[in-house]
Amino acid sequence: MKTLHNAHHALHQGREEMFRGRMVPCHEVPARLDFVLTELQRRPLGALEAPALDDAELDAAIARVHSARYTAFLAGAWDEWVAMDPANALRDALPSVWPLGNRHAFRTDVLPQNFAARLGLFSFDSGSPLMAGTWAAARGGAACALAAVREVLGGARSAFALTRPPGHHAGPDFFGGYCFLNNAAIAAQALRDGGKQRVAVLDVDYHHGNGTQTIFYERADVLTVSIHGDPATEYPFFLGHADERGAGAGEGFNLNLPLPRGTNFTTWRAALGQALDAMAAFNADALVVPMGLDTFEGDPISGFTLRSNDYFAVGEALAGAGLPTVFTFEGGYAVDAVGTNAVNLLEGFERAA
Ligand code: SP5
Ligand code: ZN
Repeated sequence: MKTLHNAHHALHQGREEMFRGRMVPCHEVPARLDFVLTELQRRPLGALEAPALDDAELDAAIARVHSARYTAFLAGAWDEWVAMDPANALRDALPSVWPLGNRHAFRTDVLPQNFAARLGLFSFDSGSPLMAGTWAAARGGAACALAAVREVLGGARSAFALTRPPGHHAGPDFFGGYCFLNNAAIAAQALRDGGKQRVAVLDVDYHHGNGTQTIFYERADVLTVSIHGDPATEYPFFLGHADERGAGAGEGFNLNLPLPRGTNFTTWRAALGQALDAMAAFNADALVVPMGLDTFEGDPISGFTLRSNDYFAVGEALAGAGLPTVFTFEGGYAVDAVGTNAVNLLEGFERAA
């Protein structure tokens, strides 16, 4: 399996995130990706490549998933942040005011001139700092996702998009959960546009893939499945319940499998079985796996108890679906174990594929 590597990822390097009224060091750090690279060099799965960046093609693929006003916001965000106050050049941008758009109380149709207001309009948390290199890094990740799709459309059984920042919390016009562009959704849409008829997204990150769910919620051509910590107690809290089944034409094409904090691998594996059954019933012809490793027992911000060896079995089970598969790199904050866990999963897949 080829790995598409995002050479720009380290340009995104947040300092602190807001957590319960105080600033704490960022969990989503460049070293996460470096540990995966190091492990891939130790246990190679295939070629490691930086995607050839065709700006127009990449912009078109991003535009299939994200709104024009959102990507324009992201592209100019850093300059506008610094224009608000030259001293801002020394601090990351974080939102602190939100329009509660889905309650129809605040206006979200009028684009505010005030940049702090726009930061809030296009986000849902204050844990996802934006800085000078965020846009370049996020685009680099999306380029990896797109190049991984090209691999698979060209006949490869699988490809790994080593994306950073992660993507699965980012929606059509919002960032949050450390995510800015939804790499997995961009991959799923590119697979559709490349001729695949029914694409499944199976999200194994600890946190519900709210961005991906929202992007495809009213569509029957992309099945979204997520196994995650119960949003009653776990981030992102406001989406990810079992009764969210899709809407309109998409009714029945979203499956959430929330599990309580503390869930072990036996129970988690049974949920994966349910997810794979739903995928088989859907008759998918391609698979995207937003691969979070924050289900690991040592993860500092999550609550499942998977062990490093369990990831081999996860990969094997995913390979059992027999589908062309694109992996994107999502969460996983036990930094010194994330490389081992990621490569275990991918190696398990390769062995069984
Ligand atoms: C991609 C992904 O996994 N995003 C997860 C975003 C979770 N953000 C909220 C995390 C709360 C952090 N808790 C800090 C604990 C400090 N001791
Ligand atoms: Zn996560």
